[in-house]
Amino acid sequence: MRKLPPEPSRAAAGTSTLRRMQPLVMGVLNVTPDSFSDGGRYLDSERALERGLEMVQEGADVVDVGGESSRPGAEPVSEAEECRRVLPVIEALATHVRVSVDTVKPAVAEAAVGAGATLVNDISASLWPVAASTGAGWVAMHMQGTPRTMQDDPRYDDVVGEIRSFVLARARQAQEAGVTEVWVDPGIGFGKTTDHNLALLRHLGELVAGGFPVLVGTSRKSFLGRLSPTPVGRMAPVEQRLAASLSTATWAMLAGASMVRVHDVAATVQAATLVGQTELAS
Ligand code: HH2
Repeated sequence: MRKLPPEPSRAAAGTSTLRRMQPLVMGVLNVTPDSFSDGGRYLDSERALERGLEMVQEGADVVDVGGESSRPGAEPVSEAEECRRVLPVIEALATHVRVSVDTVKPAVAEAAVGAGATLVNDISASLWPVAASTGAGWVAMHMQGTPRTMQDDPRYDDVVGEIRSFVLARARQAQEAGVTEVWVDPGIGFGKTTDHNLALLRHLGELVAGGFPVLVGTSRKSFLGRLSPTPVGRMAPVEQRLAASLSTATWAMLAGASMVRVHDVAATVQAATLVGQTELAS
């Protein structure tokens, strides 16, 4: 596998006031055949590493490596297959940038930390014991249901309040178990209608006020396709969702999100830099 000299990430280099105030950018790297946006593109470890290193060059603070798609209707993969997909990529990338592993399986999370990942990105919000025992950071994301069924008929009485209570309770539980770095994420698109997603973005400040750093992932998600139709009135395809992805990432950062999870790293780093500058000006 090709090796490049280590590049300091903005997070690692970040001691200036500007860098401390600037939201972080997490680049998405799916080593899967079926992810909704980049599925099949980086299934080969060599290509995945190339894309990971490209994201480092583009300024990603964290690269999030996943080996199982969580798109609506996705089929689960075995532990062994998920490890086979992600471990070589994590190992090769971890000397260049902070790596997170996007998994819901305790054994995969543990193996990924062994390979160099330092953050467990957990869409099931249940893996804090792994983070506690390995010393890794942990992201608690909210999801209603499972990827296979989550978009069937999602319902809430109070979407913002319920999700806030859920993730904050999990975050406190993790802290009590000894996890020192805990993130919360409202789980945009995971068992949510377009209106639910918009309400969560509109009221993101309420989650930020909970006191844990907030991660938000809107990048290229289908509600953005529905909300930004093409000139002929069709839902914008995945590759035409940059403007909507960037606007919602910027919205989230201005509302206090400390990190955004994105496919389009270079453009989002520019937006994050701009947000950092406006924070300094105020
Ligand atoms: N979204 C996806 C996957 N993991 N993790 C967090 N913390 N927050 C998110 O919003 C989030 C996530 C879905 O996006 P993607 O990885 O691009 O697609 P797929 O699940 O099809 O692999």
